[in-house]
Amino acid sequence: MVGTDRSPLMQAESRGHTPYRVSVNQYSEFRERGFLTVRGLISHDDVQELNNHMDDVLAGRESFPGVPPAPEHLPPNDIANYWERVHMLHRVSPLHERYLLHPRILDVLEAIIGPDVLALQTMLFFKQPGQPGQGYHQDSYYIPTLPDTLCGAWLALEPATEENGCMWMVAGSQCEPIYPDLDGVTENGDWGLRDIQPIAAASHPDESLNGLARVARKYAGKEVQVEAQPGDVVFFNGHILHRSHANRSKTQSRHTFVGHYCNARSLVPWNYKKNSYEGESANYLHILARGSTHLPYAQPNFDTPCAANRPDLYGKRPSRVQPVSMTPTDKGITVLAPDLE
Ligand SMILES: O=C(O)CCC(=O)C(=O)O
Repeated sequence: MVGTDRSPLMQAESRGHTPYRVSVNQYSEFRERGFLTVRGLISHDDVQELNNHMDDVLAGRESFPGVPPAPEHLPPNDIANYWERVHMLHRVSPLHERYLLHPRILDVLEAIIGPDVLALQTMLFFKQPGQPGQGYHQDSYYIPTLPDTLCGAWLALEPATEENGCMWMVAGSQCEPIYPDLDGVTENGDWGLRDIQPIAAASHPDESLNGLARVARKYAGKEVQVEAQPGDVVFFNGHILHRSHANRSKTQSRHTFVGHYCNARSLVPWNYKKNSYEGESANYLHILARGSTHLPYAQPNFDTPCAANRPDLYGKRPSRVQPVSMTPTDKGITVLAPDLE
């Protein structure tokens, strides 16, 4: 079958955006290295919209719904440094919901972890000059999905460089299990493996304390500095070891918008902080972005079009997908033996 005549592309064109189609090389790069940078995925205008929003927050012209603003008595420089990052604003802000469900980000996710995509989390990083990074960690430790299909989408809103604290990815480490943490906070991680050694202090920027540094050393020479320009999106597997260093620039912030997603047919025993453990499935709290699912899901709060509210546009599956037998027989049991030929 020729790939280009599949109906999902025509569906995408009717969605009102220029669809992004992942190539075979990009697909295998994501599998092989554990991350994929898609350059210029998001338009300049969209990036500008998010940057204006962040500027307005930093200048005190706008505040996040439900989040107390920076205290007014602070000097301007302290207000600019007041915010490091804010999570889950898509639940209270139409703008954040729109970027969580950005069609071109979902186009990529549909290809690499889909076709059914559940949107779980948003994070807005200010990372002003001097603000800290985050040491080696694996996102699936924090956001378990069963089976594990977690994927982050990290959108650069400003140039991200070595100096201002870009992401670093340990290419190939997506093959590692999830290392349980000795902090005793959760039982997360692949405890079932015979010889797994729990680690201490994931996310700690000090390598001498962060137990995942030992795992990263297995991949010596494979850690990649992921510099990015505004509009680039880095997609990364939930198992990959990654980190970012502090912003050492004196003047250049590193604004980023990050979404986390999984295949909508995974169970998600996760919600953010309050009532964080919902039992086996908190899927009903997360938005069905693409495709369909047999599991519960949430509607978007602000009507952003997605599979949950527009199954006609975003929930369709390729109509010609069907199982194909490897042997030309209609019998349930197949015996392959030379003498029976
Ligand atoms: O942007 C950063 O500095 C860190 C982001 C990160 O590690 C993540 O989203 O998992």
